[in-house]
Amino acid sequence: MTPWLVLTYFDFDGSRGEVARLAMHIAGIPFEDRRIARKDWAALRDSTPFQAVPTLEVDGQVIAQSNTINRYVGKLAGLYPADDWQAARVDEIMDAVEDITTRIAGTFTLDDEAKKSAREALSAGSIPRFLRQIEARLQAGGGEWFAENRLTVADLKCYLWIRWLKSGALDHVPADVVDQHAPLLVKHLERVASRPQIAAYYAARRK
Ligand SMILES: N[C@@H](CCC(=O)N[C@@H](CS)C(=O)NCC(=O)O)C(=O)O
Repeated sequence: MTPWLVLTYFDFDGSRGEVARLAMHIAGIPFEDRRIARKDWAALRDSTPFQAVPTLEVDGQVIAQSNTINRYVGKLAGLYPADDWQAARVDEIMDAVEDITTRIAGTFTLDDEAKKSAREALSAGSIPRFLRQIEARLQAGGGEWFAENRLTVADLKCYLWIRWLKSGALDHVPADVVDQHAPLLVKHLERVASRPQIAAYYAARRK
């Protein structure tokens, strides 16, 4: 029997909490989508295990760490490989995206000048490197999906990262950085976004 699930994350459609939300929507797994407003975060922070979200409540017990949650939900949703090697390929992508996300997130609290130079350095160094390496793994997996020639939570995690980079929301990170360094990841984004359940989910969110 599917456990009772409560996913707690900020009230926006992206980043660390969104993979699990998407995976549960794709699989039709019922869950409570507990979206918290930024203004309420300070009061909630210490009630979470590591002073961060997402968290997932599973029949009343809480786990944290986005990729742990992604693996757990991925297994429930049939979006995580049973084979150990294929699972390792999925984990590698999710952890790499997590790494680079943490580096980018570290620039958010900098003052304007420091932010500009940190983001320009990332745009010339780590971001292209991670893009190229992740693209190479997509190619190694057959070019369409990262593992098992099918959608997994690794594809969802990468899709959300690429969507963020291409959105232009990050000042001093060129919105065409993905097109320049990893065009296959742009195609991959389009492939994931056009999955009927994902397209329908975001169409409903926009209403
Ligand atoms: N390693 C953690 C990082 C979690 C994290 O930093 N979450 C951010 C939101 S994406 C957060 O809670 N920020 C609020 C804060 O740090 O006060 C994970 O992967 O879940």
